[in-house]
Amino acid sequence: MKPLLYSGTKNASSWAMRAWLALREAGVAFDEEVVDIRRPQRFANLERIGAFSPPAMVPVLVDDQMMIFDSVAIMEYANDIADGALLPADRATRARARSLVAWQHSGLSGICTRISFESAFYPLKRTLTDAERTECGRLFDYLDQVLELSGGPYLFGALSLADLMLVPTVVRLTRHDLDFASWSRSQRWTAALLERASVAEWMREADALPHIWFDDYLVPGDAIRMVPAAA
Ligand SMILES: N[C@@H](CCC(=O)N[C@@H](CS)C(=O)NCC(=O)O)C(=O)O
Repeated sequence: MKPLLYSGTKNASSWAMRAWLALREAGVAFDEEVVDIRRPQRFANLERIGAFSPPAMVPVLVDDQMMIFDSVAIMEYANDIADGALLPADRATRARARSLVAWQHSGLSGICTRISFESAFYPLKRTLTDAERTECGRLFDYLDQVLELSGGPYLFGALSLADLMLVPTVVRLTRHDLDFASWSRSQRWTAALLERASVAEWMREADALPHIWFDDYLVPGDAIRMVPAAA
């Protein structure tokens, strides 16, 4: 029997996207059950997940009676199935890749707090605030250095869990009006990621869904200029 991934609504569930991408890129054939995490049905649906997975969140992978919860655990499992192909072979480089995975998992300095994944799919976008641009600088100054060292096209040369972990952040930022002028390596990297068949497949499905609006996307006092969504 194929593993079953309990995934989430595709224009909302950035954590499920990461696990889904890792399984796809590891070449794992899996079935998918999309759990509707939109309000109000999310509460009942996640309670159902909680009946067999203690965090009561998605993603969860069930493989051969074994249940694995949390996106990073599923990504590491996918990497194991692929005999380690999704992490650098060199121990020090692997540790650096895992640092980026951990940085994203522990919040990535708040970049994502008010730029929800859902907002990446809105037809109109607000501009990023100065504070958000400063945070982007912290990320992309570092990623440009990483890419310079590896020579690209991905962060550590070949595609790794570090790249996949950052895909939802890349989606959020490229779909707002982030100016990549100072980060040419990162700009090429984001383009390479977004062109991957796995990412394009998820995004195609996500783009076809009804928008999930959040009232706090626009906050009084922000310097707001609506910019058209990317085509
Ligand atoms: N650390 C978890 C976070 C998962 C997570 O927050 N999933 C969201 C959907 S993208 C969810 O199920 N949230 C349910 C809740 O917050 O109650 C992971 O990486 O899998």
